[in-house]
Amino acid sequence: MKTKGFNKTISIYGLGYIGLPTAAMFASKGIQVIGIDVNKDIIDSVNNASVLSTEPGLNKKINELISKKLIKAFDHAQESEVFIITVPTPIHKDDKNIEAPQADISYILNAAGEISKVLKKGDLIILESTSPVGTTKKLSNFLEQKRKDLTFPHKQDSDSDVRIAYCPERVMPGNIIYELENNDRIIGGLSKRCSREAKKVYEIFLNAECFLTDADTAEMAKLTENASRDVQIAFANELSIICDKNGINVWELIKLVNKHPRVNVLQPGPGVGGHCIAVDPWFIVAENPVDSKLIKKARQINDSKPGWVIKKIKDDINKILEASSSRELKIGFFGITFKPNIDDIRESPSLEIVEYFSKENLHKIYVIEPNIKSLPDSIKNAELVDENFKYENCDILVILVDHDQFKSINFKNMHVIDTKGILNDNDGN
Ligand code: SAJ
Repeated sequence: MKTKGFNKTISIYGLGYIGLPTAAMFASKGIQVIGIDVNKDIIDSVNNASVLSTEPGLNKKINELISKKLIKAFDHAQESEVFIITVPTPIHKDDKNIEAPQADISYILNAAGEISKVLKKGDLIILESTSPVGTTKKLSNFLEQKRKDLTFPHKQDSDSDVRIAYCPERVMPGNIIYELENNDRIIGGLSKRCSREAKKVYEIFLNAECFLTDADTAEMAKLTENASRDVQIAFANELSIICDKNGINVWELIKLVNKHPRVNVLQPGPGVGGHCIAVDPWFIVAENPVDSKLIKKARQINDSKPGWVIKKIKDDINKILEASSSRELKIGFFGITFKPNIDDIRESPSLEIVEYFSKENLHKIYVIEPNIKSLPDSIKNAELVDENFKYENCDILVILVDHDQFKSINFKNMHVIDTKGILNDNDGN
């Protein structure tokens, strides 16, 4: 079953949490997909049809398509007509403490370097990685330097040999398969023709609309989506600190104010994690240091929330120690992932909090985390415990992630610090 009128091969650079499901989407429509990655384990898992992702619904779907030879993986470029880049764009780690960390687009340029080796007239390149404004033009410029025999569209050349467009991914981990098919897409071509051709590619599997614009606007749209969420979460986090000082239950407060037809306050927590919302707003700040005051402040508020939670736990520890002869307490931490019901600990504020107490090594630390099999190396003096653990024997319990499994626990008469408001929804409390 080949999709009508589309007889092209699609190469996907970067077989991570976006690349793999995207490959599955095209392959399920009969398109031949080539996956390229620098990680040998990923290439092997694809070629052996043994992909083990935690994304619901992905493993069965993708492993079946691989078995039908519709997806093959390589570590180097293969000739194709369409190239989609889905590699990470982290922030330069060393920049973490300077005014605004810069985006690291080296993975994009490495992928482009590979693509340049097999690029030919008529090919289309689509960049999906979250990128600072201007990156798609840089990519086109970079390729022009490598391939002087071809023309590129960054000079608004609608007749260029190669077409290039920016089309950000917008899917939510945990619901990727559904959202890939059903979320509207923004497509920003370097020329109108580039946009139109990229649109044809997404129409192969999309059950939603494509909105065409220019590349700069599409890049800024992706950054705006995540910065907007970051600012709203910062508002909720600031509110939670104000309420804590004033003895007001912030969860009840938010429920009440959200009854207003034009108010929708998000939920506070121990901070903002993950590789998107905790990172992408910096791409705006780095390029616009004077004008992005609110976006920067929101990042700082969310980044400082784990520190506030740590202080709160330490205050409670001191209160308990003052009233007891014991010097070592038992502390149980519920969750270390960056959000509920996943196993991803990247940039996790919960992990940062547990790391702090494990490094301090003054108390017995227990971690209740049903989504991981072993603790990361950064947590040394702690024990990962399962559902049989007698957490009621702990002196302090800290809820850091609202995993579904935690919502039915009866915490009655226990000393609980709840950073996610699950006690509020729990009848036992
Ligand atoms: N969080 C809160 N309070 C909330 C909502 C979230 O504290 O009310 C925290 C979460 O616990 C987590 C962090 O924010 O630590 C980010 O989680 P998230 O669920 O908001 O978002 P991500 O990072 O999983 O995915 C986001 C999504 N962007 C938006 O919703 C605007 C997704 O659509 C993007 O595709 C993804 O970033 C990405 O790849 O950029």
